[in-house]
Amino acid sequence: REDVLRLTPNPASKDLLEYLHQEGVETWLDRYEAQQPMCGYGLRGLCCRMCQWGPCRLDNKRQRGICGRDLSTVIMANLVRSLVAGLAAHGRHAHEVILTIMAAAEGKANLPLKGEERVLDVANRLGLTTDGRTIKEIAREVAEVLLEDLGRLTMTPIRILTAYAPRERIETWQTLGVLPRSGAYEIMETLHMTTLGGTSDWTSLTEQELRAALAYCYSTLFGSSLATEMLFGIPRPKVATVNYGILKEDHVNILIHGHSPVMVEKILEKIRTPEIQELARKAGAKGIVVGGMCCTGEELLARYGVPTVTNIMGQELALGTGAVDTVVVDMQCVIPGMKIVADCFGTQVITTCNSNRIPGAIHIPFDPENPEGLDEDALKVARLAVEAFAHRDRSKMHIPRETTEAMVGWSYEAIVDTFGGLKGLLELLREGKIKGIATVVGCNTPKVPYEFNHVTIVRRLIESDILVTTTGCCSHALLNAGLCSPAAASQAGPGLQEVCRSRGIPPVLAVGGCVDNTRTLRLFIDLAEEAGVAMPKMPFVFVGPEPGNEKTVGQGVTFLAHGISNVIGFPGPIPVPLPRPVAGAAPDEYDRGSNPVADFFAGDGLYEKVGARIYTEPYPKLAAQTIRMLIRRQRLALGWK
Ligand code: NFS
Repeated sequence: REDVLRLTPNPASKDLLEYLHQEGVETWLDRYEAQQPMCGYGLRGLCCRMCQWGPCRLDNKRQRGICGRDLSTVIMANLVRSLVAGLAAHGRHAHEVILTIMAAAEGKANLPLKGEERVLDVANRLGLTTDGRTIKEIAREVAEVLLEDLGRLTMTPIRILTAYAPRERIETWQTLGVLPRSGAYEIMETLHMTTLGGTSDWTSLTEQELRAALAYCYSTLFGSSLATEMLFGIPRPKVATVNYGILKEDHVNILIHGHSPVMVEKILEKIRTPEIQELARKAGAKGIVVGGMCCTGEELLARYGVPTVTNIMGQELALGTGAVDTVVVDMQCVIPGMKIVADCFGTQVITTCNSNRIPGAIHIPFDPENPEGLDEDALKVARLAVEAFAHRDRSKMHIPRETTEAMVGWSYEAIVDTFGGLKGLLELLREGKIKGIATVVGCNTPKVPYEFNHVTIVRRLIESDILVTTTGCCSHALLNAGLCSPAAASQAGPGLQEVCRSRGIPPVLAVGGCVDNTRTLRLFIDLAEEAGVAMPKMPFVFVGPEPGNEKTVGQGVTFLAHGISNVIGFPGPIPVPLPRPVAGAAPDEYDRGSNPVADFFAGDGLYEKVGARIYTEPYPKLAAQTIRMLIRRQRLALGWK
């Protein structure tokens, strides 16, 4: 607790954590403390629960489970299962957006296809006919391809993979035998391989890990990100205000939270109508504030500059302001603790996705296969949200003042245009004004002081002229810390500073929600191609300082498969031995030397296959040093100064 309160970079988070503690309102911090000490087997991925003979806990004395499964197989089975759980989550996200495109194309939903440019671009890449066809017809066919990529059961390569992945990588994956069929198939195959009496060869699970990660990348991440751009358009740079201080005492405050931006687009549209604005005034409010959390928040921030408040571990804090009238949630990363805080402050919770139900919440679901009532339902949500203003308990309000400026909306196109094309950005990399690009992403974890690692690492990276792209919960930390504002250029090293100042851009580019890691990946792919160099040779790094969700596993492995090394802050389910003991783990828990799986990921095994490995460094200053070292090494090998 002391560490969290001392090191958390956002004064608003610190303030609210202290306030809620004093008020006796329970948060993740209290529950994290109550969980100590944590089970060392679980922490290291050494607990096997894949049948009813166990659970078996493996260690140096008991190196096999009851069925005979060995330590490495257990570790790998846990790891690949968590990867496909994340794949399932992004898969459902993609599924919802793709089906919405179909509904829009068929005229069933009152949704325009705002991203005409993206529809045509994807169609051309897929080699579909566009001449003489309406945009709706083309969009419908693209959606069919995306849907097929999500659920194909036969060995036809994922079409989006063939369309977007670099040749050199496709050949590598083909040689390794890790080309996937589809998201759904690889989930099935992973569960199949790891059930009782399945594979006992852990190396075959490392192959499945890569295969599932490629399905994760090209069927679910690309599926969600491209489909959302087709529906709602490609974001462009814009200035926005973020942080807890955007909430206003005398306004209706509505928070939107989750991952799928479909229904919330409609809700936003309704909130902006004169009818709802008038309703707010009648209820005694001066206006309506909409604030975003997690990835749905990122989507609206990138497209419309709707302010964001916070990330997964800030959701309880945001409701703890007592100033939120309604929180509208769709899918994923909506923690049950959020509803506990909502109940303490009388905040109304509205759920909009049948996959994410919360007891006691009002449920107004969006179903893309029955989208007819979308307008009516969105209006209902908007009305309820505004009406809740009258019932707010004003004695309990505690809104931190902090607001932060940011420049957001960094889609792939926006980045490329800003640098005068890929050539322009590559030139800056070559001449060393920008030393490299690190994509710093991912969740929060209570295992490190909240947001401290994200912010500390990124500050050091920009100081060293490393351009940063960011998504998801990490980006909320960086946005609130002011690092996504053009003014943050003053904190960058001389090269990056000049680059940012001359273009009026920040040194940290918030590219969107987690599925939009594809935007950075596309940038990496295309820059490598422009340079005529294989991806593993480029000065790029993937950084996950505070991994938390099962969804983050696939992000890391996606970049590994593309030859981009990972620097992660905490081993999560990968039992990579840490260089030294970490707070929260007993000193001997991670320094027990090597095991074959850790050697594979952190040593030469994976490196020989894909040209990248995992570095684990929980101390942020040292993590930044590791990243600098990796980039320096790549540059030297390329002969770039
Ligand atoms: Ni990403 Fe978005 Fe956050 Fe982690 Fe959850 S919000 S998809 S999973 S917790 S970064």
